[in-house]
Amino acid sequence: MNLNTFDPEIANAIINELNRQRSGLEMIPSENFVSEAVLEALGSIMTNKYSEGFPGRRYYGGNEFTDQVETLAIERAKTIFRCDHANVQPLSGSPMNQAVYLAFLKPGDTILGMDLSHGGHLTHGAPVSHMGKLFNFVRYKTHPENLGKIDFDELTRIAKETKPKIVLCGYTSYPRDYDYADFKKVADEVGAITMADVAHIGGLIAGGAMRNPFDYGFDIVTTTTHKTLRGPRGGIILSKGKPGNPFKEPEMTKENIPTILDRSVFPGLQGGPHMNNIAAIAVALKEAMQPEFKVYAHQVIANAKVLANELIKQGMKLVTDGTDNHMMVANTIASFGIDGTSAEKTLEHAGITVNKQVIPDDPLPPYKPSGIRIGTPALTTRGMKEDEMRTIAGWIVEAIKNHDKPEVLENIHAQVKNMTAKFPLYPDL
Ligand code: DSN
Repeated sequence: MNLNTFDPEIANAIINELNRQRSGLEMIPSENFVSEAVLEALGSIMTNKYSEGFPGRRYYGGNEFTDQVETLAIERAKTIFRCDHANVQPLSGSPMNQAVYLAFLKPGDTILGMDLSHGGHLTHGAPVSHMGKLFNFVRYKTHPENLGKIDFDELTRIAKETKPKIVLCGYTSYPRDYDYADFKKVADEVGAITMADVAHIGGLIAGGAMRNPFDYGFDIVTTTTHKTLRGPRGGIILSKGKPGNPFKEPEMTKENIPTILDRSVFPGLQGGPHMNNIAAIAVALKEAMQPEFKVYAHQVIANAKVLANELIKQGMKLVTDGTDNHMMVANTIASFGIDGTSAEKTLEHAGITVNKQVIPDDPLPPYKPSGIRIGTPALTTRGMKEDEMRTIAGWIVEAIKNHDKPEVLENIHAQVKNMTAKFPLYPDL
């Protein structure tokens, strides 16, 4: 019995969500549209199989074909990110980062990561997270007046003082690129492991549009698979070095990092990997190896730069005054006196989806912060380019300035529908 017949409530919700995605402008920087090939693998019978262990070393029988799938995903990830080892089993970004911390740290050990309001992620030690309670996160910040660059003198001072076991760079709301060599230098001075969480920019690195931390000697790189990388939800842990036998506890040495990581994911943190998801990740990685993906990755950034410049021209203040990647953080309070929560709601009314966002050292609380975060990956996947970005920047500012005028918002929404109709999404669904 098909879904529509058996469970029309769910079927209708899915259709409504499809129509929402088709007719609106999706500008949350962490969202994207997977291909129909990825959807097909994700909805496949691979979901039926238990595969605890790793290719060739499973705890269950019947894994001939899941081994093929996982091996392909691993090999493609290694090729794309130019490293020796990939674990494609983390169920998403949080368990991915947790598996790294739990692999190398004891409770109370120190991690040096980015301040959350300056761009760091919840899994980089938010006090409300279990990791934030278990480990001692210390933080570095950005320079607002220096294009958001990190103050490495300050970072070195903190590192020497606190002796972190891991130096972590990575972000969820930082619109610039990192100087990985500087992080590596600091980590080497204090004998720390270098970890880059490139969840947001994994696809931009894969497409050759942003720096790859492995080119600067990093030990470990983590990335989610569903943001700029444009796959299904999931996480990948990448490292240098060849893995040994995952069933034997290795010594805590840098050479053993791949084996320690594998054991931390399974059996340390997770049980059976989701093989339908890994199949879909493998498909997305194959897509990321095609020449068109490079074009997409560079266009994501070109679109973001045009959007940022247009927003600035029209009076929007952006954190760090622009962007080097796929996102920007707009200070809507300083620009137009409207908080991020109201701006998010206003834009939704106009058919534009963004998310509220804290700005560095935000005086307002996270549920009603000073700004919004805006990104270009999903619109770029739909085929939009610089001209559309200029028009959209105008709509964003017009909507926010007229947040109390429903007729203006309705009018923008109608224009959004006209524009999105020209960039068909999932025409065969
Ligand atoms: N929720 C993701 C984001 O929007 O950046 C990070 O996990």
